[in-house]
Amino acid sequence: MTFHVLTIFPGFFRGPFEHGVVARAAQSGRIRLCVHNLRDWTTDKHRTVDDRPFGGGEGMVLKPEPIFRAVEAIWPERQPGQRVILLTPQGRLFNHAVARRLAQERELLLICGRYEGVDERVAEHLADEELSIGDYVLSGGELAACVVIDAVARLIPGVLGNEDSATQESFAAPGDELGILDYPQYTRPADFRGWKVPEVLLSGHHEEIRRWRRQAALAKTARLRPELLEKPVPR
Ligand code: 6GU
Repeated sequence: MTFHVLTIFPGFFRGPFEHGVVARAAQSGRIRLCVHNLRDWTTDKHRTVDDRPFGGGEGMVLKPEPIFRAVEAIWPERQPGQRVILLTPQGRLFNHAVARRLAQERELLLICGRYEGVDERVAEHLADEELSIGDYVLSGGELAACVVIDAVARLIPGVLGNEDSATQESFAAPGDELGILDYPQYTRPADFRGWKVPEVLLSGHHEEIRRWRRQAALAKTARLRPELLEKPVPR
C-alpha cells in the first residue's frame, strides 16, 4: 500500500517514518511512504500557500490552487483504490473501524490542514473524505497523518510479525459483539515492590487464564470506557 502525504512541513515525518513498525513496513516494501512539499506546487516567487479569509477573521487559510495542483500531479488520472483524505479538526472521527476500511485501499493521499483552515473547496471538490483524530485542536494535520498511517499500516497483512497481535488487541477482538479494551498484561518480576502479578497468570491453566483475561478486560472497560459496553462498534 502507498501513503502520500501533502504538507508544508515535509521534515516533520522523518522521526515517525524512521522508527518502529511503520519504518520496518517501508523497508520490507509492504508499504511505500511519499512525502510531498505543498510549496512545490506554488507558482509565485514567495511560494505562497495561504491567504487571508474572505469575510474577515483571525489567521490564514490554505489556498486551494497548490493543493489541487499537487493532487492532480501525484495522480494525473485518479483510479479506484486511490483515496484523498483531508485531515482537519472538522472531519469525521477516525477510529479502528475507519482504519480497517482504509487498509483495504491501494493508495491514500493525506492532506495536512494548517493554520486556521483549508479553503472549503478542497473538502467539497477534491477530498473523498475529511477526517479528525479526536475532539481537540492540533496546530496542523501532520500529527494526525502519522496517527492514521500507523493505525492503517499495522493492519496490512505481513506488517506485524505476529499476524495474531492485530486481531487480539483493544477494539479488534474478532467475533466479539462489542469492541472492548485489551486485557491487563504483566511481565517479570512476579513481585514488584510488593505488587504481585495475579496468581492465575502464573498457574499455567490456559482455560482459567483465558477466563480471567476476559473478565479483567470487561471490568477495565466498564471502569474506564463504559460507553464501549453500551453501543456495538461498526465492523
Ligand atoms: Cl486531523 N487536524 C488538526 N489540526 N487538529 C485535529 C485533527 C486534525 N484531529 C484532531 N484535532
